[in-house]
Amino acid sequence: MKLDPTTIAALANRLERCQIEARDTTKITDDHPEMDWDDAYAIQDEILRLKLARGLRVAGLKAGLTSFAKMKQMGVDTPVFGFMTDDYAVPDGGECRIAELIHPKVEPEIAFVTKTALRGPGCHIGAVLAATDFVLPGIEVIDSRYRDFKFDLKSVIADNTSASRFVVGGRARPASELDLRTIGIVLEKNGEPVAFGAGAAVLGHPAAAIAALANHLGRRGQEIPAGTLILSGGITEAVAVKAGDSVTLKVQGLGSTGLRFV
Ligand code: OOG
Ligand code: MG
Repeated sequence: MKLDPTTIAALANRLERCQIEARDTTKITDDHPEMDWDDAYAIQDEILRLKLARGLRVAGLKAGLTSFAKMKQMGVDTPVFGFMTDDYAVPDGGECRIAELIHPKVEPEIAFVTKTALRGPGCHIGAVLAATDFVLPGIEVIDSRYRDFKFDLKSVIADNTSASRFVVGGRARPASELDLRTIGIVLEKNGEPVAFGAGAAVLGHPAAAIAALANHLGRRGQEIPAGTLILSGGITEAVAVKAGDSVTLKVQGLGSTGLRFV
């Protein structure tokens, strides 16, 4: 760790205020180029602490930057991990208020729900599939607190990996019934297909993103508990949205989920 607890708390507070007030900020590595990975996750942990203190609950976990399309779009090369709180959940087919966000984008993802705990190190796709209760379509709404979505890995980790809203829905099915590598997805905006892909875009197999999360948590003495909803990461580039847009994700064999921006 390179940053002291006071600086970590101040940076967490700055990012949390930006989220609450829907305004952007410069990336924090501009002011603290010396910060390391532990500092970045410590700032994210402090944001979680602030949210829990406001009465929010953890609704799920996420992996991000798990596809080549996303890594290329954001100019980075390693997956990142974050959390979602219950105020991020949009009901299937529900509304998401643009005024509460800075510059939202949507991502098509495969969501996993665990039935048993997963603990790394050494977690792999087989262990993830054995621990998965079901998978279902999920759309993540990301909203980086950084100006123009410009960040480096440490800054985006500190910013809880741009997490802001999510919706899951469609048909929940056991992963054993599907080949998650070849499963096709279509993301539609206002009825027009805007992004397409297959599950293998995410680290070769979306379950690999869940294994990477378990291994990341394992290094920090934590695990993925049973009954956890996890977003495995955007399969395609993220797509910008504005008020009036309606977004639907169709996943082969899993039906669809969607939301409207108002
Ligand atoms: C970081 C979050 C990326 C994903 O699914 O790849 C992410 C960002 O691009 O702002 O959630
Ligand atoms: Mg995502």
